[in-house]
Amino acid sequence: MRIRLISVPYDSGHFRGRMGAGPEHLLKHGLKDRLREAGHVPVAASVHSAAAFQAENETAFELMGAIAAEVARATADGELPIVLAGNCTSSVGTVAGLGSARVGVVWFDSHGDFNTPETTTTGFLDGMAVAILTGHCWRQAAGRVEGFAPLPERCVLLAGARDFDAEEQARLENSAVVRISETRIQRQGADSAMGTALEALAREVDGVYVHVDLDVLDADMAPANPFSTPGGLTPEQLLDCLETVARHVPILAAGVTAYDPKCDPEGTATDVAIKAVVQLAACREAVYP
Ligand SMILES: [Mn+2]
Repeated sequence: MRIRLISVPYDSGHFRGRMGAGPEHLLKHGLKDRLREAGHVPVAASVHSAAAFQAENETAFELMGAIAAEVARATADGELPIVLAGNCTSSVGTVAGLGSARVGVVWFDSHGDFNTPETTTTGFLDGMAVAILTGHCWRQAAGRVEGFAPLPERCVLLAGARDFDAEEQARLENSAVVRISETRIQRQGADSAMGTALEALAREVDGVYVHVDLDVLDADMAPANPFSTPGGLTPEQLLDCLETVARHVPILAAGVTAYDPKCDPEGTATDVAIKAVVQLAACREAVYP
């Protein structure tokens, strides 16, 4: 099938800085060839800031608007949009581009990304991405992203998260966001760990956006970024999880984010990221040709 690879080469407003180098690195290291070998037609697109001055928050919201437009175009053209982005906040644009209504989210990340400006200890906007998606903060700015409406908490499934700020954890526990720990996935396997939650999600939504922050992986096996923590999913477990998601609910779009090539001198995370994109394309085609 046709896969629109939408590059967003920014991290915190910095063009090609840190994790902003990830999208082009994946494209340069064979992503398109691997998709072609698997029988797909990759179509490359990229999203840029048009502002004269870039600033973390302002640029992030500007990029969300541009991502939304690109995702909407891909969907209208019958392509599967896969967003390669430095930051997890790209997710808000992707969900907006899908139209937000009856869209669920399956979020793989070592972090909860459920902070608000009042609970974050660092101020990093990426740590608020799931909170923005569910309407907990930045409501005015997110509301200006064409097509965006906050998602119900119960339509967000957070998998593999193991690193939370104290107040963030309390907020998550008081929310209806569905959590599946990496230890549960490791003990039970992807299907029995995630199956019931995915069945429930499939009853609520028409399809999902699958978000893969590469730091969901065990940093000892595939170091993705400076925020990686040990003890996460193995590459095989992540690929199994993606296949499990696809068997339960249609994948409407995906994102692969937060990859800083400098943290990955041996290229193991590059390899997993490319396999993840190929897996997402294969799953989508197998279930919804
Ligand atoms: Mn994240």
